[in-house]
Amino acid sequence: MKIGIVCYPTFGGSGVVATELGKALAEKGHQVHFITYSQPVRLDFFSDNLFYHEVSVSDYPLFEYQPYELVLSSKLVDVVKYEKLDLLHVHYAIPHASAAYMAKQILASQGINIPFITTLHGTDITLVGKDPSFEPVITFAINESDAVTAVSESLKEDTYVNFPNVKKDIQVIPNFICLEDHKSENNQCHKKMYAPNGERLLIHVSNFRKVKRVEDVLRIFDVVRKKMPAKLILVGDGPERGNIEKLCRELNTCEDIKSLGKIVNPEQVLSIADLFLLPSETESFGLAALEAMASKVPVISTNSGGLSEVNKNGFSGYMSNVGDIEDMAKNAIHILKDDATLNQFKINAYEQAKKFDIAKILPMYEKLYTEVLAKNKILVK
Ligand code: GMT
Repeated sequence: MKIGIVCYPTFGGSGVVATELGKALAEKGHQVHFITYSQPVRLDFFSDNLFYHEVSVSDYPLFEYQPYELVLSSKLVDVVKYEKLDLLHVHYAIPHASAAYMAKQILASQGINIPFITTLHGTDITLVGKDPSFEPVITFAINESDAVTAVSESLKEDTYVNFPNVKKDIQVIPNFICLEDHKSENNQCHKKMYAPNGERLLIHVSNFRKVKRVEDVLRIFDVVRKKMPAKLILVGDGPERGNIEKLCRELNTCEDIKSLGKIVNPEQVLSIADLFLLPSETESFGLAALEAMASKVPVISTNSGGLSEVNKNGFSGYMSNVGDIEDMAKNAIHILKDDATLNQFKINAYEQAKKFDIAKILPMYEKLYTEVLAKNKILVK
């Protein structure tokens, strides 16, 4: 199949999922074309059948806001037509689904039928999407998609609740992990750099947006370090970084915290960690938690959104109500209190991650593509 993938090229989970999906499809022999405004950060792998088409937005002084959606639609028309794509798969509804709809209509006027699949990722529905000014366009684009998927049951439900006029059947295809990529061994030399005296190593990875509640990470860590020697690694960057630096000074924890900034492939640093903290306000799925579990790191998370479909309470980690720092700290201390308990949770975390192995999830997307093409009577050569 010749598949066009539209996504955000940044560090966010939706871009990571879209890129890893494209890479895996290319490895299986499909021809994959990424169409976005810069090279996706995880697109670090090249093959004959992987292509990247840049959408460049002109900087005309009249435009206070650049019309990205229009140039994306035009680019889609061009790539579909000249690369003879069979289908488009757009990740994140805003503005990718409506841009794909526009491209589909333009191509239809030229006698070309291009089906498009929309994958909903989370904040397009739960945060940004709830803004009433987006509602009519998102509802329309979802209803007009040839197929729609959501990354968790919870996100599927949220979509029907937040967008009551969505009538489309939404299929859940969970996010996935390539276990092969998480084979880095727990390197004791690396671990010593961050925990020189055998301290427990806690980690948080996110884009430091308000929804991640990174302040809770620091408060949980503060309770844990009063009970046992511990260090915290922060990976990622974003709008909350300044507040976090301020809070670590207030709590007097800065010397036990290392901020590593943005890391393209966090597997190496995850492999030396003992516990992952994800106290988010909401997560449609929590890909960062799954990546941690694939690296044998148990997870302390909230129970909001789709997290309970990923983290298994009392097995791969624990879940608490949003903001219940005391409970999250208590659970963290329980997991970290002795090596035997920690090792059991590490084994369990990996077992849980296996449920989301790419080998199980990729065929679900391929089946969906085949069904959509068959419905559109498109024969793939
Ligand atoms: O988590 C973010 O803020 C980034 C966001 C994105 O769209 O890139 O992540 C969302 O999609 C990920 C991949 O499907 C999910 O694992 C995240 O849970 C989801 N984030 C939220 O729902 C807050």
